[in-house]
Amino acid sequence: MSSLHYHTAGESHGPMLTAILEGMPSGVSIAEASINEQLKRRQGGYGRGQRMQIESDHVKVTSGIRFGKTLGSPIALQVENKDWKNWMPLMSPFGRPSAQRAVHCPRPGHADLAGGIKYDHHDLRNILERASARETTMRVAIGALVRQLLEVFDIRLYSYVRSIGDVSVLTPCPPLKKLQAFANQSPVHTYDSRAAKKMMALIDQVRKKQDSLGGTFEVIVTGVPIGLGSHVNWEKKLDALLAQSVMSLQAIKAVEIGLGVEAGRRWGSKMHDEIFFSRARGFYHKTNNAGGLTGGMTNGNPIVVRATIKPISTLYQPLRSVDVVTKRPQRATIERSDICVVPAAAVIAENIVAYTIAQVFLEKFGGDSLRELKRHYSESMKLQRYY
Ligand code: EPS
Repeated sequence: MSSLHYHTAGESHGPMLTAILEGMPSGVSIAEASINEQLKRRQGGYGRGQRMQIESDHVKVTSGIRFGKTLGSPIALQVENKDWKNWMPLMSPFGRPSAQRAVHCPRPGHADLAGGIKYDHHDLRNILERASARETTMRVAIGALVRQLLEVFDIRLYSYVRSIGDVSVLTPCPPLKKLQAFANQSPVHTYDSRAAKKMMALIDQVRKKQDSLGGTFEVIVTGVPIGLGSHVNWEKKLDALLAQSVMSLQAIKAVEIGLGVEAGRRWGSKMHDEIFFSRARGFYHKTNNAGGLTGGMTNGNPIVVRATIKPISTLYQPLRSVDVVTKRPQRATIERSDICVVPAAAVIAENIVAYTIAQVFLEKFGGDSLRELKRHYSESMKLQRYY
C-alpha cells in the first residue's frame, strides 16, 4: 500500500472542513494559490444553487509546510464554512437540538434513510450533513496539493463534461491544451460551444420544473510513466483503484476506463491497441481504446476515466417518502440544493484522480524527500529505456 494517505472531517454547515495528509515527501514546492484555484473551479458551473454565492473557499494550511515547501510531516488543511454563522443554533457541537427543525422525511436517492437506520438517528440532518458533496472541498484541496508533486514529473490532468441530461458534445475532443482552455471558460465545463448552449437551456428548463439533472464527464491524465499499478494482485490494479476513488464521489453511478462500455460491443480486432516500436519513442500505441491501462498498469498512453453522475436527489417538487417518526406517507424534505453539478463533478474527479495517481506514483518510486524520489524515478526510467 502507498505511504500517501489522508482523512477528511467536517459537516456541510459545521464550522469548517478539515483534512490531514500524510506521506508527502519533503522538499516539494507548494503554492497556496494553486490550491485555491482548484477550489474556485470546484465552486463553479451553471446550475449551482445559492450556497456557492455564500462560500468563497480558501485553504488554510496549519502544518507540514514551511516557507512554501513540504516538511515530510503531516499536512493539515482547513476550509471555513462561511454559512456556519447562519446555522450555528442548528449545528452546534454542544447544547440542545431544536425538535421543530429536525429532518424526518428522507429524500429518495439520498443517504438519508439508509444512514438514519444504520446510525440510529431520527433527525436525518445527522446523516445529510456529512453525506453532502460539500465534503468534496477537502478532496479537491488534497488533489490540488498532490498534483503539484505530479507536475514536477510532468504529469498533467484535464477534464471536461461530455453530456448533461440527454444533451451530448457532438464534435471530437480538441488537443488537450485547447480543451482545458475551452472547458475552463465554459459555464458547463465543456469544449463544444453549441452543445454548451443546449446544456444551459436544458438546465434552465429543468430549474423551472423544479427538477434536477445528471450527466457524464471525462478525466484525462498525461505524462504517466509505464508501470504504475500492477497486475500481481487485485488491490494493486490501478484501473480498480481509479474506479473506487471516482465512484466514491457523491452521486456517481458508473465509471468507465477508455472505451468503457463500448468495448463490449466491439470485436477484438477493433478494440485492442496494436504495439509499435521506434528507437526514438520506444514501445508505443497509435490508439488508446484501453484508456492508458492494461492489466491494471499504466501502458504509457494517457489515462482516460469517464464517469456518470445521477441527478441531484433534492427536488424542489419533492418525491414521495415516509416520515421516519410517524411512519406516515409524506413528501421528502426540501434541503437547499443545486439543479446540476456535472461541471463541478468533473473538476472534483480530476483532483480525486490526481490523488490516486500520486499514491501509486509514490508506491512505485518512493522516497522521503523529493531529491530521493527524483533519483529513483530517473533510475527507473533509465532501466525502461534499455529494456
Ligand atoms: C455543496 C454544498 C451543499 C450543496 C451541494 C454541494 O450546500 P447546501 O446544502 O448548503 O446548499 O449545494 O450538496 C449536494 C449536492 C448534496 O447532495 O449534498 C458543495 O459545496 O459542493
